[in-house]
Amino acid sequence: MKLLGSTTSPFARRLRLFLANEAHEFINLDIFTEKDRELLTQNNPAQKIPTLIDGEQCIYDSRLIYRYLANKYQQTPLTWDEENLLTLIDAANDSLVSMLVLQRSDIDTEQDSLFFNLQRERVEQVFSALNNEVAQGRFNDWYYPTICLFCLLDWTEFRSLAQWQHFSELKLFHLKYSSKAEVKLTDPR
Ligand SMILES: N[C@@H](CCC(=O)N[C@@H](CS)C(=O)NCC(=O)O)C(=O)O
Repeated sequence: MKLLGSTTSPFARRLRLFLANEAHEFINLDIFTEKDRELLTQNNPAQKIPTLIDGEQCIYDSRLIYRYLANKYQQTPLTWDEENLLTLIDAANDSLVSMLVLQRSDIDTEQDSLFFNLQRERVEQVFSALNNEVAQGRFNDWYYPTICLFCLLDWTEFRSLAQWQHFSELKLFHLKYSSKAEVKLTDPR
């Protein structure tokens, strides 16, 4: 089983953490170089990481990859409420990935205009909602939604894309899981 990703991608890191104790090969791509882009395109025409290759089966998108793996390892499927947590995490992560790509395209992402205001508002609302979910104990165990939240927060801080540190529950959550061995091993810094 091969996982195409990069050491900096928060979406790929989720699966690297989920697969921490399972046999797999992680292929670290620089998706903006010609050679790695070609390999990525051959395996996923949407040209996004992560992509999983399991024998003849290719799976695109972290959410689907998780479902595929959970099924393969006979884990209990997520509940609808847990799926909603993933949707919140993905919404903020997608907005922040867009902001990063725009910054790298020399666009001022601090500007007061509809697109940027919508992303900032979404990210703040999601962090606030997730802060409440942490307070209610929804992330007390190290399972896939917890892994995804950790990867979002850690990557947002690593890329200095938004502030979440004023949310005290998120701050405690991040601190609690920062010292895990596999978390340290996959730290993009
Ligand atoms: N919905 C996708 C999002 C994955 C994603 O946005 N990956 C980024 C890297 S963090 C990517 O491949 N970006 C390439 C691009 O947008 O061209 C998932 O959950 O896997």
